[in-house]
Amino acid sequence: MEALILVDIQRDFLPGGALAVNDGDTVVPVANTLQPYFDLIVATQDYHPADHLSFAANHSEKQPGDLVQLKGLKQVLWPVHCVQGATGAQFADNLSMDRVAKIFPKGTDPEIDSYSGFFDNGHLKATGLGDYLKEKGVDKVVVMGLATDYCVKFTALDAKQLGFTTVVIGDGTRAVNLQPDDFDKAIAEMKAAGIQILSSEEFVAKQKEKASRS
Ligand code: VGL
Ligand code: ZN
Repeated sequence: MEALILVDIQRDFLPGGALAVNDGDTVVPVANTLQPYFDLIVATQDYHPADHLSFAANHSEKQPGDLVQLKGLKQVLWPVHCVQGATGAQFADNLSMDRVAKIFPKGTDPEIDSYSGFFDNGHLKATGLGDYLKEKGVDKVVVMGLATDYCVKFTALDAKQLGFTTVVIGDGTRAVNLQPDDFDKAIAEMKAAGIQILSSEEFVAKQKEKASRS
């Protein structure tokens, strides 16, 4: 059984949002196009309390992009984003949500960030996504959303490490690109971990080919 994981397709990561990803809105139609090919769809939601320590504003004399240590881990500081209950934390307006079976909030502990949809950055606590997928009999996951170089990458790496066959839809993601080559680096890192990168077009063609053979 295959599941689609939609990573953090939220207003604050779209153009005009607090942590806008360039062309972040282009992943929304890709997400909507892929949904009919799945029996199980889940979404992760970056969902921080206002006092979250990944926000530069919660440290004195720090700017977004600066580095600090949180629980012994290197942490990039971000603008205030995806605050619980705020509009920026909402899913993209045009994203189809009616077939999303379950939403997994993450980054809810003020003291540690959570890029992956499965675990916080210290792998201290699970969100429940891994157990949920295993209970549903999922053996393969297709991952897409925002952002390639953070939450998509770490979600895909954890999925692979948990034993799921893992595919990332290249054009279904966009990167923050604090450095201009961060997208390419993230793709290379995922490939090196045994994750397959497919375009949405290639994915759809494969599904159609499968359907015609069965
Ligand atoms: C993300 C930075 C901070 C992401 C979330 O969804 O990739 N990036 N919080
Ligand atoms: Zn965040």
